Amino acid sequence: MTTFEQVPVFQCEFEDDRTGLSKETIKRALADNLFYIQGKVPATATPNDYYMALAYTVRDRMLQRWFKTTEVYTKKGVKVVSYLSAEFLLGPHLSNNLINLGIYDLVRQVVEESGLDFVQLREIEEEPGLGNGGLGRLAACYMDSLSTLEIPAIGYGIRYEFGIFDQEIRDGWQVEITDKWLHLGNPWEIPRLEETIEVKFGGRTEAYYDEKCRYRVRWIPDKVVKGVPYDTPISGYNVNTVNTLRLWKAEAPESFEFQAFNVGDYYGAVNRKVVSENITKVLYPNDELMKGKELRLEQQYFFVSCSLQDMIRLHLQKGESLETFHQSFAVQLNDTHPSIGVAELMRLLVDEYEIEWDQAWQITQNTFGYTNHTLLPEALEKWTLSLFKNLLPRHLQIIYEINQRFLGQVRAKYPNDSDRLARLSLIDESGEKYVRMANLASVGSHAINGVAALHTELLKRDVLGDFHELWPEKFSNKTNGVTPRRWIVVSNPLLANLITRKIGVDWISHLEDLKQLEAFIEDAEFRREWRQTKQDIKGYLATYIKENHGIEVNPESLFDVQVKRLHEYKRQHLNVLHIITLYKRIKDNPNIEITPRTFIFGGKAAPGYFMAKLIIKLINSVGDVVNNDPDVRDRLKVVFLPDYNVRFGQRVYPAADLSEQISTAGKEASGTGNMKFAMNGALTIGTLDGANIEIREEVGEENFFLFGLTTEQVYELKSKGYNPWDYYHNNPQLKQVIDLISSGFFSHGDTNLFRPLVDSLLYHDPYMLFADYQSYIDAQDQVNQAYRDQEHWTRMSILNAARMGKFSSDRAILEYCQEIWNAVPVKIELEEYIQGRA
Ligand code: C3B
Repeated sequence: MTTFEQVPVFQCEFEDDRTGLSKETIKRALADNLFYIQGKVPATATPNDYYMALAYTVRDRMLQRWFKTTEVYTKKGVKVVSYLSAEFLLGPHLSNNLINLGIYDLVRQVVEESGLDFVQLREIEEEPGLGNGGLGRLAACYMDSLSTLEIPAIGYGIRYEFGIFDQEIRDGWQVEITDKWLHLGNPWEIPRLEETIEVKFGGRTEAYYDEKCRYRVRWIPDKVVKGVPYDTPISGYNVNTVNTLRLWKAEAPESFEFQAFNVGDYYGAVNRKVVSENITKVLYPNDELMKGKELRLEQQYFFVSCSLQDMIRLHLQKGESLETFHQSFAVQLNDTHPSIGVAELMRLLVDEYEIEWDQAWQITQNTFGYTNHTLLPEALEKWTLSLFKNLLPRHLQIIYEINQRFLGQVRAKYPNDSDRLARLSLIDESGEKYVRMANLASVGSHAINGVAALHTELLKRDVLGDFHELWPEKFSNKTNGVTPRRWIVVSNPLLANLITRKIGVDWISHLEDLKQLEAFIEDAEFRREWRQTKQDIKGYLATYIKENHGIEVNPESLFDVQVKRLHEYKRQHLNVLHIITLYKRIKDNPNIEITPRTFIFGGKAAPGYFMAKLIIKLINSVGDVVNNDPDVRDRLKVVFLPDYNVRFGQRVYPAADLSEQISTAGKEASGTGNMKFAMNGALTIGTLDGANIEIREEVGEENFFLFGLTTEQVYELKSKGYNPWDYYHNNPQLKQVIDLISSGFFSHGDTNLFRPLVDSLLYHDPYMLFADYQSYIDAQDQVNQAYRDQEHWTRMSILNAARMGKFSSDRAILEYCQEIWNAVPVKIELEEYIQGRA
């Protein structure tokens, strides 16, 4: 970050027509940016050029605030939250920044008065898909709340050249296309080349005695890579704070190339450059699956080392000594992906800054907090010792040292308990030896949290049970939240306006205020407006689906939506079993009265996850049959919308009547889509899993469609010996549905296509679809009944939205600030001549 200590060479007052907010000024700025930045005149400008000019015009209006914010953070005594995350799934910037700056309508008008199509320009933006799903999107919501709450914060991550792949559906199957989000340039980022940092890899270590005869270790790496920071401003809503998201790009240092050129190894030099730059090439597209790939550990270490070195530089610039590092920065580990930071901070403090081990350890523990996001065993990160040693030989030594000291404490507290010792150890020695990253994060942090009440309880009981016994005081729950700016104001302006007309505008930054809507529940006119709003939005989605995917859907039908990553535990295939059940009812009695429904799916599967991809194929195959069967008479429609991303989320959450949150109890850590739906007035059909439990508590059980086994019942049934076969044989309806899939009815007679899926259900059913099937169908039948009474449905819809205050990310961030980070708001004041402009 730029230092503000030096006296500026010249002071310059930014004149009004650079960043002012009069219509004329904005118009001029647009034309100027088109000409001077894009180098285009209207005769040659493409829509993208206009989009870029518009984006620069908006960015210019954030710069003063951004500089001011950064300047304040370099002052002594300001504690900065540093959010370390391998993923930030930001979504499009333009609308969000316009809303946060309070200039959306103004800029839209100006653009239109200039003869341009605002909506077209808005849609041109390539969204930065630098994340897989929930975890990455949560990081983005938290950045929004940190700025809105005026908390000094920096997000640190990776500037992937290729983010999450684009998904196409061909013949019903997912096909992955590389995401080229940077191909036309990114107007929102500013590279800070002068703040580049060096990161070492590989090689060996060497012990030596320093001039004071102290034992020391130095690391002699065999590779050095440069980390170049790219900064993106993160505006807060209705405040001056503009925080920074700093993403690192890997580059090869020139010095290495020179050496190689001199010995004539031209190819070797270029190849090393390519290999170095590969580190930040591509986002790993697995969510919740750990694959022990070396490049992934390189990515993690690369961004964590850059970030910690950056923080140390900032801290030292304040004139502080490293002993107080933890008072300058609260560093949050977003899952274990950045947990190598514990060993890296120790290395920096002990090896590079010569701080004694014990003191360094205190600083480290006081600095870090660790958020766990999943209980799935296949997601827990561990690295083989050999891989670790090759890439980070010094860190492995440090981890051994931490472990030895830690296990010493454990031994003292629990003598003769070798099983406990083996479970707590940072090294898994049960077979091939591994470093356990969750253990490293737990030992190296002063606070550990789960992301919903149930999840935290299960963490304390199972995955981190031994750590909880050892240090119960470290554990707390921080139920997730989502930002109402993006997920209501930006995505659902019609509903936002209706709410604001009724209760004023404060709810946007105080979501509990939505409670006031309950006072209007008896107002028939309000209910009518609410219903009409939902209807209008459903109409827009129907038009979009028709125009983009050629499928005609009935906007009057119940919109039943499941959008999220494809995963067996999320049970999209349970939803399909319901669709086939309804289809079967129609086939058996074509005149049966049923509530018309449109089933909307969206979500990406990890490219190597065969079963998830087969579920996508099943959804599309069932859709082909149902959508084209004349007996159905358009009462059921099934659409799988390709390439689900943040932008599409903004379109679909507002249009949903029913939100499908149907994971096996105990598997979904929290969920955040569940919150976005309910905030927009959808009712939930869901299990007692993750944050569903808390949503149901808030909205009232009478406004929530509950089904399925509880976590306890799932455990019990598993331990008794779960046999899906029994459910299949004892439930004729279920049997018919499964038999129909097996018969090849949805696969042009091919009985093999879906066999892996059907066999997995019949013989294993690890996520217990069969156990929950009947209860799910019964709950869906209640949904059908309820939807027929539109007045009652509307009341439930209003109550859902009105009672979602708890699930604002502002609430979540406040809890982190008070209970983990010890961070307080810092008001950013602007000079008078800027105030009221930009
Ligand atoms: C997700 C979990 O699956 C969700 O339940 C949770 O709401 C979010 O994180 C945010 O906490 N998750 C993810 O997207 N990727 C992982 N690797 C682990 C968890």
